Amino acid sequence: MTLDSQIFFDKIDFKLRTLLNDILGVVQEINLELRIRSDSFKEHESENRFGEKQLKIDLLTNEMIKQQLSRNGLVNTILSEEEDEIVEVGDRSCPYFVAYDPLDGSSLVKNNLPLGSIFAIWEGSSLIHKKGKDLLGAFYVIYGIKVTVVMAVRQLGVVQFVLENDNKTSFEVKGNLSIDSKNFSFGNMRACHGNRNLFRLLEHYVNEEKTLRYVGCLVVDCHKIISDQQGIFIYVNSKKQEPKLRLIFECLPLAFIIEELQGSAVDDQGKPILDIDIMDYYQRTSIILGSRNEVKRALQYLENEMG
Ligand code: FDP
Repeated sequence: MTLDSQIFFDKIDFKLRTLLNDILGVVQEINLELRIRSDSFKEHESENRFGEKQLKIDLLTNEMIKQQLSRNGLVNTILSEEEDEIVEVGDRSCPYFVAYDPLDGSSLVKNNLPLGSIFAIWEGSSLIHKKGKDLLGAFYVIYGIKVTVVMAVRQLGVVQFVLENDNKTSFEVKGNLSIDSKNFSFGNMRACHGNRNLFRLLEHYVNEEKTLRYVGCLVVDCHKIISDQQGIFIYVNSKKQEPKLRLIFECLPLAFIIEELQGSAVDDQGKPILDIDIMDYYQRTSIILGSRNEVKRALQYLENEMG
């Protein structure tokens, strides 16, 4: 590690640091799998509990992370997007609960586009009635030309680094998000059909001559915002649709990182994602996140104050 990321890591509590390093170890192995095992990109004959077809690589990466977290004596429970239930991997004396999406955007793997993993670390052995504000830390990994990690730890802020092949990391400084943005990332645009206010928001971006930047992989679209230090991501449903994105695996960790960078992350009613009460492990939500003023403006359109 270079000095800056070493300083960040040195400030983290020893047990949490050990856990984070352990997960980064398995991330290196996942990266190798993605680069060398093209047979694992094929579909498996199964669906996850959200009704999404699973690829072999979804199951493989899930298993790799689960095995690693079962061995280290630090984790009592895991919750994965690719598991049907929570899995107790250690006894109650182990301090942490880890929720993860092993491979976000795996449907893009066949197109050779970047994708990522998302991790959230909690204290205790249940998340029911907890909120994002209780998160200890969260991070995501982008498997792109380089393997990039963006990590937020409560009270320590956010660090971004590139994982090199030899397990070393090189550090890149990242500042806070600016309050306005010139780019917008508009997921589920089809919802404009049944949501007039959402359509007006889209028109607003066109009239403002903003630039659309959208990959279709949540973690990659959010990373674009974080690395450009500006932008807004929207994934809102129409009145006929249920929300798609998952609160625990996807929205909470990304909201935690964005808020640490002075950005904002809310649902379509304006409720901060970090204030949503966890009632169910597989809860879903709409999300609007990114540059603070831009999020505020989007909400004004959705509440029909600007329509
Ligand atoms: P995908 O279904 O391709 O795995 O939650 C998963 C996710 O991708 C996100 O990464 C992405 O932002 C979103 O769903 C894309 O949803 P749409 O298919 O509705 O565009």
